[in-house]
Amino acid sequence: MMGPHDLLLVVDVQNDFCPGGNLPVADGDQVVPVINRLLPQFRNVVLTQDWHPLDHASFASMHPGKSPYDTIGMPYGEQTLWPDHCIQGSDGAAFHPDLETDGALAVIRKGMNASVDSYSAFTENDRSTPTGLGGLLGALHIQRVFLVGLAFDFCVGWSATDARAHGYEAIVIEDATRPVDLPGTVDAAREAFRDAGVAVTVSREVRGGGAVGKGRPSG
Ligand code: VGL
Ligand code: ZN
Repeated sequence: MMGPHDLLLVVDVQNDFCPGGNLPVADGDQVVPVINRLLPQFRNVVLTQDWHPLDHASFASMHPGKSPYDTIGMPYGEQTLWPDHCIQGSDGAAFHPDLETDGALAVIRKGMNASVDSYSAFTENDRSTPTGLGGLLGALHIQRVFLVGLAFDFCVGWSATDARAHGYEAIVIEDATRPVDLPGTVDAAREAFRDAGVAVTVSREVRGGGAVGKGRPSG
């Protein structure tokens, strides 16, 4: 069992990121049983939900001549364009039906501003607009954030490095994530984790109740 200052952040385990969805991540649905086995270890669980309006600026369909996975310059910097996905209220935006959501203490929705994307669960891609998660974690006296879900190289990765920027220990449970895996994005995420001090572990270590991340005994 994790302690009162530990949080499991379950990022974007939604139908559109699973096989058959609009922005499918290879084997995205396979994170669900792994996450369901981790949930009982945590008294603090927060879910995030990518929750876009129909006319979201991250959709390639909003930019004539552009295709999904192209990039475009936004006022806040470079933005990857995506297939239309996670439209508010759609089946694609719903959590995977097998994900156990009942014990979560909050659901943070993000990407609701039509002109700004939000990969991180803490701060939108303009790097200034907060989602509210930081305030919630502060009020809960969280010190350590474990991250799972979709996708490793986008929303999980940005949330993990932002958790460090907010002063938390951050630990990605890698077998409970899957990447979108565009050219270079997985390596970039791993490099960002090294630079920011994000630890990476596997679910077996967490469920075993052993120490993880910094301070883990060797040998
Ligand atoms: C995500 C791309 C676009 C994610 C969300 O959850 O990783 N990726 N929107
Ligand atoms: Zn999105």
